[in-house]
Amino acid sequence: MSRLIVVSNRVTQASAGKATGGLAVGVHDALQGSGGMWLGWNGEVSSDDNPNPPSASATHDGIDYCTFPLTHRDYDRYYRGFSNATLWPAFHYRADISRYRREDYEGYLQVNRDFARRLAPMLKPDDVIWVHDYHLLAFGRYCRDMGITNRIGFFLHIPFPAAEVFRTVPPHRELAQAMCAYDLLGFQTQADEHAFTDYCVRFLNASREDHGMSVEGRQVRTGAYPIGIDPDDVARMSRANRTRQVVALKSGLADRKLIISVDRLDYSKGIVERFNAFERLLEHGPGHRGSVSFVQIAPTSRSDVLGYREIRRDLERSAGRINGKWGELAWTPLRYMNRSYERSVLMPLMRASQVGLVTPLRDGMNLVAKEYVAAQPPEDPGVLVLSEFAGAACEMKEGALLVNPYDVEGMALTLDRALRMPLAERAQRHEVLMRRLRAYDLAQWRDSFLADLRNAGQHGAPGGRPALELQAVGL
Ligand code: GDG
Repeated sequence: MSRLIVVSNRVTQASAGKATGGLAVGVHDALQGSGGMWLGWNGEVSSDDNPNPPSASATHDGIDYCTFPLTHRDYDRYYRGFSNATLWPAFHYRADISRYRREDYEGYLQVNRDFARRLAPMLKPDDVIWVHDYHLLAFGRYCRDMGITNRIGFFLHIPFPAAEVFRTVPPHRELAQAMCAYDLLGFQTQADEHAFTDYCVRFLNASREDHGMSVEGRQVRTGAYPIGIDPDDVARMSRANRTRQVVALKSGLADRKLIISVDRLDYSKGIVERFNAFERLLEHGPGHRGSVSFVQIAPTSRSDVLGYREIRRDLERSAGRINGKWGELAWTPLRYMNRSYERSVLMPLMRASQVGLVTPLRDGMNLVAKEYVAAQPPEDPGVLVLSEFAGAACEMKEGALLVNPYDVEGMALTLDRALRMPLAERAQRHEVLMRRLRAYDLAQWRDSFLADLRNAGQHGAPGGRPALELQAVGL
């Protein structure tokens, strides 16, 4: 079998047995099976004095890791700037806080080209390349410009926005053209896939074909590949390790019910709106006062990026206000934990909770929704309350209670319903959800993407115009 090369912004070294979530475990087996390589940033930031810090290679568990630091300048423009202050908010429908700076975009393109430059000399002719996420939209284009003809697939972990929102990113056309250098473009949902192809039809003159599009004389395959989890692994972890923290929490709760939310601290996750909904539940449902507690776990992320300090401050205020108003000496309504926990603590916590409250304003998929369901005891499962704007809602609408996260009143009513739901209905919903989680698990996501990539028809031929307009910014 041909070798698999994974390229992503960050490289996480994980072994299948270790307690690491998501992508790392998802691609680990495939990399190991093909004697593969993973290329990307090592998480360190180096001085600008050396603009080309060397890559370091290491082999663990049969996987070659090729990693390198980013210079301060690259970190600022590529990572903090265009990736996280322009693309992330715009792709999550927050055009209002998306900030565009030309020098950030230039830095973004330069780092994308640098990733391709580092990979090129290590490639073998039949290697298959799998690129991840919004940091690397233009990477494939640079590979083609360097004469790389291998199959290259790209998976977008976050939403692809509607054309009218994507157009608010000033270099939208160049970015979409660059994306079309990939042989396969994978999205979380069909809605994301359609948003991208709609844009290409309208603005790049693409024509639709059976499994994708034809753009500028080139076939580009597109598809929806909803990322999954390993439900058995989550279930095992949720049952084991009754850690000190979980035991303490449960004894503090006495007979109270528990609502749990787990998110990276991010404005896209709808945490403030969710706090408001919990407060509304207490206001309008006196029966819940003193008998239900809400635990929000939200480890800080991207604290040096625009918009993230503000959300942290808003949450602290909001949690303080709610506890100040409704708390009693023997009952803290809302516990807001602005820190991370081991997965071996998180999964049993999810299992101990009667409601999983997952209400992002926009989310590519949302793995927490899936983990919450897999962590439930089948004989007495909790209820998933899920935002209709999470990619996961497409797959989970039958078993979960869907809410609109902009409707605070509606969320409070749904919380009330979830807390009162009889066992028979909970068990039936849980069964439906588990069937889906098993059929579309992490291995299925990875294998279906890679099978389609290996079969993607035409590959390698660089598109019509060389280097597109990326050269317009002087790179
Ligand atoms: C992006 C997309 C898409 C959370 N807190 C802790 C912790 N977590 C784990 C969760 C879950 C993961 O982090 C978060 O995944 P999500 O999917 O919920 O969200 P993003 O980080 O925004 O991920 C998203 C995903 O990519 C995959 O394609 O679903 O839409 O935005 O696994 O459990 N893990 C630990 N401690 C914590 O405190 N150990």
